[in-house]
Amino acid sequence: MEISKAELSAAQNTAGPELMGAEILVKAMQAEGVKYIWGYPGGAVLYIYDALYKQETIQHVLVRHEQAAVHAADGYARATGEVGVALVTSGPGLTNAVTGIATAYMDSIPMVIISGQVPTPAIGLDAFQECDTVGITRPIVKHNFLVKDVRDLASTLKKAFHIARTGRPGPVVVDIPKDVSFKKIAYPGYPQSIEMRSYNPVKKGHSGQIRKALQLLLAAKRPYIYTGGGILLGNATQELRTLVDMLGYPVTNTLMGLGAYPASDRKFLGMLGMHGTIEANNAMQNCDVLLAVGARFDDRVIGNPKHFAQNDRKIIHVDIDPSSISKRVKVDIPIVGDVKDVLTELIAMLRETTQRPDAGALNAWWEQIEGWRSRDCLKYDRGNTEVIKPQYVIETLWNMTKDADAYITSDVGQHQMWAAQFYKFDEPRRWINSGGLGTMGVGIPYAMGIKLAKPQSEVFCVTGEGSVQMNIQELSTCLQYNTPIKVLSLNNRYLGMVRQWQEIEYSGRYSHSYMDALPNFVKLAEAYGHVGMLIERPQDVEPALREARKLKDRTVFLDFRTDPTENVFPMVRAGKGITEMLLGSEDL
Ligand SMILES: Cc1cc2nc3c(=O)[nH]c(=O)nc-3n(C[C@H](O)[C@H](O)[C@H](O)COP(=O)(O)OP(=O)(O)OC[C@H]3O[C@@H](n4cnc5c(N)ncnc54)[C@H](O)[C@@H]3O)c2cc1C
Ligand SMILES: Cc1ncc(C[n+]2csc(CCOP(=O)(O)OP(=O)(O)O)c2C)c(N)n1
Ligand SMILES: [Mg+2]
Repeated sequence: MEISKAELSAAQNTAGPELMGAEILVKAMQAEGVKYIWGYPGGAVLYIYDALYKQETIQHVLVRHEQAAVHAADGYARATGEVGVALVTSGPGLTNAVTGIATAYMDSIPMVIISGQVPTPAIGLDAFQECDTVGITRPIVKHNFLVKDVRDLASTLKKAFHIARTGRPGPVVVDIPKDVSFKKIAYPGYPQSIEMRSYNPVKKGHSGQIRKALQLLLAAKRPYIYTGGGILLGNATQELRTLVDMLGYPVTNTLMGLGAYPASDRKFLGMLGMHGTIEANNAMQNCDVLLAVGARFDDRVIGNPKHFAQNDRKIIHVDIDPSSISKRVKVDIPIVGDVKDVLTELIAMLRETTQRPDAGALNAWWEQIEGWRSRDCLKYDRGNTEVIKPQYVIETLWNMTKDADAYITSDVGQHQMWAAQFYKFDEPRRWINSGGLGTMGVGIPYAMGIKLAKPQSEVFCVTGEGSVQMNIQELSTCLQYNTPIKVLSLNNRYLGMVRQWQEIEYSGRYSHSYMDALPNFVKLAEAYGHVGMLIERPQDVEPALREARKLKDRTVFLDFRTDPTENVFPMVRAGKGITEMLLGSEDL
């Protein structure tokens, strides 16, 4: 439904220092320190676009598909810790954004998504481009709002940003009907603070519980520290390093936590879980005291819960979200609180006490771990001169960039796992990928979102020829906004992760996992105004990467033709325990 001329002029003729809803929205975002918005216009958001046109502090990036707008803002949020903001129109704009919102929700990423809605009198009338945004997004947001009155707009936005970034972060959708964006009111200013009776996330952990946890940790014979995305979300890497240094205990990260603890340190056992290392998974199964911090015992981490429960261990679980605790695995000492606060208090208590870990037991535990580690479960055919091994591409990238200011984004599939296994992340927020939803198509949008905010950094997108085609249109956005990224496509001509499962679980019946009729990616990259490179021989991997890096101001698409039959190992098969790992094709 269109807004009538009479309504429009009534709104516009109002005298005094009044602002339209769209202008209030812009002021709110400015007050929140928003620098970038990724979005796509349409009828329901044209007043908002008009208000954006009249200001200079917020840069809007016009993507080519709304899904990518949300992913780009999400990538920006993951790399910077700021709230990522996306703007979409009603109906198809919002439905296109759904995958992006769900992706951010599953990984607890702070975001505000502004969507246009049909004018309030038209809601429920099957109006043009109407959809029930609040209903559609309810299960995939931390919270959502439909703003029915322009007078509520500023306070709603204040709440939205507050909810998105506090407690367990997450995406918040604010649905703004078109009449709300054009109506004018006397603007009282942006609220300084906000009170929400029903929303008060706990920050400080219970000191008694923390003390109990410390006692248990110090009495442990086979201690283990299992950390996840919560360490990064809570900016607690320094505290984690201090604690691990003081205790000397082994530590592992989930896929989402990589970089929370330096991967090149000996105390790090690598990622755990379905594609984790032997040492990380065996330590998980055999420890007697587990300190879980900012990790949520995902099914890809614990494997079959019955197998996990076979070994007795005491579990301490620190998480800001009480609903994460004892969700899948029953824990002994729950501590609800912010990781940074809780670890700080734990470290302070540790400094106060003279009690120290049992050195003899710890040595014996480390010996056992080194035995597992010596099996070198990530070994692969490094010397192959015939075909490019995908692991080799990642190892080469890591060797070349380990001292550089680099961000690595990934898509979803085998290439994602090889990136996680072979790139040794030493710093937080450098590894940007979709873990919980596992969304193919995030790689390029994540990279361009980060590059915009970090123009001096190198941004690499590790992808597969399947995933990359899900948002390849964003190469056009990269050109328009001068966000030169390097796309490393590990092109195995297969939906490799699917092919791997079909090989292992479905007796080699490769049902629809072969990527036929692939485009010429070099020409495609060139058509988008970028540089394309085809790399077919192992000896060309390093020179190609070197050349691509030299082209600092260009987006380069590197099409690596990799071994089509390579599989990701170790692998825990469906239904198996985390120590029942396949280490190579010979185990099949
Ligand atoms: C193809 C594929 C394969 C995968 N294989 C593996 C694998 O082998 N191993 C693996 O680990 N994962 C794997 N995953 C990822 C997996 O699906 C999960 O996304 C991941 O294990 C979850 O990581 P996390 O436990 O760190 O949780 P996150 O989703 O990062 O959750 C963070 C937790 O921290 C809490 N938190 C947030 N902020 C704070 C704070 N400030 N203070 C305290 N707590 C906080 C949250 O409440 C939440 O419970 C795979 C994904 C894909 C797509
Ligand atoms: C949007 C979406 N659809 C389907 C899947 C299921 N899936 C997971 S990995 C994968 C194959 C990915 O292929 P490719 O990008 O070529 O990566 P590879 O595994 O070959 O490295 C598929 C189809 C998914 N994760 N996301
Ligand atoms: Mg592939």
